[in-house]
Amino acid sequence: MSDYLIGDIQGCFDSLQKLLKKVAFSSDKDQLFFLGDVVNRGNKSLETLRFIKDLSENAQMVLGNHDFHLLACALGDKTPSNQDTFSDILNAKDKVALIDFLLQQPLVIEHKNALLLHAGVPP
Ligand SMILES: [Mn+2]
Repeated sequence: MSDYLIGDIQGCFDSLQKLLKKVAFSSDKDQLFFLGDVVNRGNKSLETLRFIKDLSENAQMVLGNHDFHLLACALGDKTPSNQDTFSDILNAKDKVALIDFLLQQPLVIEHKNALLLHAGVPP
């Protein structure tokens, strides 16, 4: 039973899969914590977000600034820039479910003796 804390996947789904293989991640007994910025910059934001959502009980995540930017583009009046790489999510047939999933994610997780979050907390 191991906990794995992973930051800034940034849509790099293939690298994530390689990493999980390397540590022999088992969805039966291990727990993944994603520390924000699961989407954008990389080329597989859609696969990454679906993967985390489908892990359900085996994964938790906090939101990062890139995840917020995606939410603002999906729900607000923000327009993606030409450097953003999450149009696959905005055009996906399960977009509503994926955005709903992101909306339910916290900014902070208390885990054992640690606070898990993206970036930092002012002292
Ligand atoms: Mn960030």
